[in-house]
Amino acid sequence: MILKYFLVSLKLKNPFTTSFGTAYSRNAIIFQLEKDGIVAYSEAVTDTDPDYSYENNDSTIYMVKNYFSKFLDPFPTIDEYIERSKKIKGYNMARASIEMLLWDYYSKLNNKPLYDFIGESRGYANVGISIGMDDTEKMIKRIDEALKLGYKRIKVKIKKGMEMDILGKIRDVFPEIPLTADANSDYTIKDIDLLKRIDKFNLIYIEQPLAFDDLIDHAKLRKEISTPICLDESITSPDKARKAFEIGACDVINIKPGRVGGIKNSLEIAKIARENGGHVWIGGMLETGIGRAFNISLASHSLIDYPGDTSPNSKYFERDIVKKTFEMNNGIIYPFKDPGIGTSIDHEFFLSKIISSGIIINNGKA
Ligand code: OSB
Ligand code: MG
Repeated sequence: MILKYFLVSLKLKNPFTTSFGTAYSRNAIIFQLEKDGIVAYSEAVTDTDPDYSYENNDSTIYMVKNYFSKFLDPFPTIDEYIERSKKIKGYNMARASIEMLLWDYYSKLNNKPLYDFIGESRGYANVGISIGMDDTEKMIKRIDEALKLGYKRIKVKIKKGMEMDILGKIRDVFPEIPLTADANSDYTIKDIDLLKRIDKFNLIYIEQPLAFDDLIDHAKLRKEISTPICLDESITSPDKARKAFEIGACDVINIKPGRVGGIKNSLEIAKIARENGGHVWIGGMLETGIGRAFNISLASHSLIDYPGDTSPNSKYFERDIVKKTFEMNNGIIYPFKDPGIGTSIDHEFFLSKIISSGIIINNGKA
């Protein structure tokens, strides 16, 4: 078994601005496992800075090298890995990198595409788009293009003080489109009067208005506004999802397998949401074609009832590191039908994008 990581840097087609900053590139860690003639991949959702959560690329490499990779010996089933890794608290993005590697490995071992190995697939993913902040005129132009491409819902990033201008101008031009807004935790409960003013824009939901780890204030806010609340950052486990519904902190959850520790927890969260009358969709972290393939397979699960942030590769990059890229038609993407994630690294281009790499495990036999 050989486990390697590669840190690659890809320039984004368009800078992506959220309330916590602007990303010009995606610096992604790709993990590669070779075992018994199978080559499996995964991608960590962390980037250089710990600004979305406390994890970043350095902590992911550290935690995988020193902790999560140790749970691969003796070689585990997916459930055994999850059980062993419970010993480590937090670091879900590092944890998920190995869990997802195992999903790709075992679906390839069983000669099944990942969506089929996961099961209960509707066969395709419903796709929405996440649009970063910019001049409102530029945002409106990008929304117009996205609608023409067939995206099923438009999400725009907002921040405190910009929300009325951004959402007001968008609604002037597009009064009826399925619209949501993501604040990436830029507000506090003291901003309740400001947040009430958002109700008039008729959003499907507002995503993560309050602190990244909060449930209680979201529950208070939810009682005061008519816009449904979607949680992203705050939901880091099935248990958090259960608590969120129990205290009425949200109506919707943006599931990112990286944030919640992997695919198994993602499915568990989708089930909890369904049992509580909530809704779920699969989010994104500007992944390359590797992470995206996981997200699209998962987004095709029948419990995932809202369109997600799973744009085709071309939204993010001029050229992606994978051989096969996704195409969207009428807001729908079909997962690949080859075993596992169904796509692999485009080696020559991939090599040209590597910043650093390392061997984590090498026990002699691939
Ligand atoms: O909050 O959903 C978010 C990107 C980076 C970090 C956080 C978020 C996002 C996105 C982009 O909204 C989703 C995507 O298109 O991958
Ligand atoms: Mg979000």
